[in-house]
Amino acid sequence: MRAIISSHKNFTSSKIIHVDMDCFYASVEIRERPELKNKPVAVAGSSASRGVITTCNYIARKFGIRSAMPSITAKRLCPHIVFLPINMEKYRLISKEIHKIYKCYTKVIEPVSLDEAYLDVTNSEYCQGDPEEMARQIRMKIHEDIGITASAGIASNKFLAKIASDWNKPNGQYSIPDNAIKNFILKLPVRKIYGVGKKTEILLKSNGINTCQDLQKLSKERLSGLLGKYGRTLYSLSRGIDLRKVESHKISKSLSVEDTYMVDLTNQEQTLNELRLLYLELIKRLNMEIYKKRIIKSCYVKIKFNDFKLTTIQKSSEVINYEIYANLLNKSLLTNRKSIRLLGVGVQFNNESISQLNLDIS
Ligand code: TTP
Ligand code: MG
Repeated sequence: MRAIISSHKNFTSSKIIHVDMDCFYASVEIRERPELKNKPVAVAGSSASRGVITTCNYIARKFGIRSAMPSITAKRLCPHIVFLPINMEKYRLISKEIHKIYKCYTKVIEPVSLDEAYLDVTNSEYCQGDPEEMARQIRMKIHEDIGITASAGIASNKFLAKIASDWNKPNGQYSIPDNAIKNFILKLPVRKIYGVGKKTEILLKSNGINTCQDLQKLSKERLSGLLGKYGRTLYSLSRGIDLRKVESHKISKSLSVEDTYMVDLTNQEQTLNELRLLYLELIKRLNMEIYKKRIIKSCYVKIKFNDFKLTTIQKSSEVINYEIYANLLNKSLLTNRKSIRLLGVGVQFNNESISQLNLDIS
């Protein structure tokens, strides 16, 4: 019986579904304001210094509006856009509800963010073991019970499932059965591969590598020579091979909160005020059930200056308090006199031991 189930529709090894909500924060907000359904909507910070868009609906995307764009630019592109404030608490609750739906199909769920998760349904007997039908049902239930739409990708590994969930967005799904991988992967642009950011893309392109087909022509050694350890990963990914498991108990190594400012931070007092706000948000998140028993290894401040130079400064510490972050920030400001575009605060966890956090909310 199980052999028949696991070979459903050419998914001969594993069956992974990647589910990703469509314009998540915006969908949640529009759900509560049906009059906005056919209007361009963006979710952004409320005060002038925090006017960066987190996401926008697909109507707004037609005007060229995107995540991380300053609200002022969005307004220029689409003067009648409706801005709505962020409500993280609400998104967290909805994410929990969505996970209840996933749990009806499998116990092996790896959350990636509030709106994204991998489901390993290899051993699930629902829908006669058909992962495409499971994905359809999951999306239908999310729509009926939660009132927002989701897209899904189905494949035998995480890499392909994630690419597939983006293929028919919004409100769609796409499947890459094992016998379709070979053809699918050839035309895939390198930028679609996880880990290939702007810099790697430029490096690859300058070597005449634009697609996975181009990558396949290079030996493991040549790719390692170009990109170090990641070159070996690319060797496998360009052939559609990804051995990462769906990890339902994945332990995060760090937690951070950051903000990009519409108006650069130029003076120390203003920067320290923003740092405090970020610190308080970090404390709030560290108090969530999943982090309560983690031990902190170090604290760090992340800064992107107005010339886009990125720097991270950290200090080993099992205790977290505002002074540590303020000192780290001041240290960096001594050597850099540029104005600040992005500020972030975070902690790294000690993954060997898990006990009570030492928090100071002064
Ligand atoms: P995404 O899944 O990347 O985007 P999305 O769900 O809004 O849109 P899509 O239909 O393309 O999946 O991110 C999920 C949420 O995370 C998004 O609704 C808002 C938040 N987010 C930010 O706050 N800042 C960002 O830069 C991005 C990309 C997302
Ligand atoms: Mg999404």
